[in-house]
Amino acid sequence: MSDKPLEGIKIIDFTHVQAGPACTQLLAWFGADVIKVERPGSGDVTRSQLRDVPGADALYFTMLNSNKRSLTLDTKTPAGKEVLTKLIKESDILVENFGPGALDRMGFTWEHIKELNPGMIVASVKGFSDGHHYEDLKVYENVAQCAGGAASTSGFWDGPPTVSGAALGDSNTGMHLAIGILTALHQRNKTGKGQKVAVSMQDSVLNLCRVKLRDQQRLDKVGYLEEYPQYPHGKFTDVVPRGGNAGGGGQPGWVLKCKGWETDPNAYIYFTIQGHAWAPICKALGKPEWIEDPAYKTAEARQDKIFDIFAFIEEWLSDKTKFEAVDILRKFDIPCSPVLSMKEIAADPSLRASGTIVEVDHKQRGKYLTVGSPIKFSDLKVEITGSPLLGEHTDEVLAQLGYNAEQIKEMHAARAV
Ligand code: CAO
Repeated sequence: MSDKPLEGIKIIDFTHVQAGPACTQLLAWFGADVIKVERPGSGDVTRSQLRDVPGADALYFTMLNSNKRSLTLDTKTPAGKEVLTKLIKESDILVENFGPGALDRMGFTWEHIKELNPGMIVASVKGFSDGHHYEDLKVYENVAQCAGGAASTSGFWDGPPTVSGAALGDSNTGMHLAIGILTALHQRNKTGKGQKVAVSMQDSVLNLCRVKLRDQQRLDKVGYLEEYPQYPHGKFTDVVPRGGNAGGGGQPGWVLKCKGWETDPNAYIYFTIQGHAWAPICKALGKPEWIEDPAYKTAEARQDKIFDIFAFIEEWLSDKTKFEAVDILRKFDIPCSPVLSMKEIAADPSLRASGTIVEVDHKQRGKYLTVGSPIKFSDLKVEITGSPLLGEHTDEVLAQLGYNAEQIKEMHAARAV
């Protein structure tokens, strides 16, 4: 008996770029047999995008396709269609993130797939949901961030809408899709029936921006948002403004300069003024007189001078590195963190020890770093293996489908695989 929860689940991974591959990679980590289906000759475009080692699969590909097998298949050829049909009959899940209508044009509509295998779960990522007035659009990460409300609410009020470095449109959508797939799988265990699971990138971004829709409705009602830097000195219009680095909830916070900020772009901490932690904050800052001072005692009283308070904290921080500052503030139970660069994260011993940053071996590249499972289990140790080379498992998968050596040779000759 295997200790991998998804062992025995076979997934046709018809995904590319980031949104779909992030989803199927997660399921592969947890034990599913994920067969990545790619076009012969070229494969997933990320294999060759942003290459750092000539001729080798790019990190963009390797970091999103670990623990999978790779089958090359031209699904527009008759032989390719036959192989895909066989695969559908014996798989549990098909995941795709093609442009709108591509799977239908290939001849594999939901109705047809359902006929071939009534237990099949077909999971799709699209830019916009079915029936949306933009449903025909092709979409990438930043397009989704703009459509989902993230861009209009990120950045500074005197600058343009700004996209996040976090993949809110891509990997986030993939994570939503994984939840949908596992839900459909659970349902299938009860009914024996598969179903179609669809997630749009716009919806997934919006799901993470729900506090901004909260703010829009508050703004409509009262005309201001007290936790935004625009309050009480600035002006509000009728749309949620960009709030810079303000805390999104009821706890004011800001990114503050530490020692060395003049030359180090990441010499900052995030500092949160948690309401009930006001007394420890004052003690940490050497300002005990603020604890009972009516001008500072309550969150309301502090609101109109919150940036003066942040300026005072920056002065306190001026002779401390971001790490020294956090080491002091943590003793006072103050929610805070150094602003960590990717270089610092890559070398972080705790992230290495927990398996969140892992070093993986790759046949062409040698060792590279990737992000391991952010989900930890008491009964599963997630092991990350290198991503497959293009078509590495083609013959193996075809043989498992019942093709003999001669037939496989013919398919290669016809460039169907
Ligand atoms: N064999 C034969 N044909 C194949 C194939 C295979 N193995 N794999 C893909 N194709 C074909 C598709 O059938 C499609 O053909 P037609 O358009 O002629 O019917 C064609 O390749 C192009 O597919 P595409 O539309 O998915 O690719 P694109 O590069 O033009 O667009 C993207 C890329 C990402 C914009 C688009 O796929 C998309 O909008 N996907 C949905 C949203 C999404 O996931 N975006 C996030 C990507 S991560 O940033």
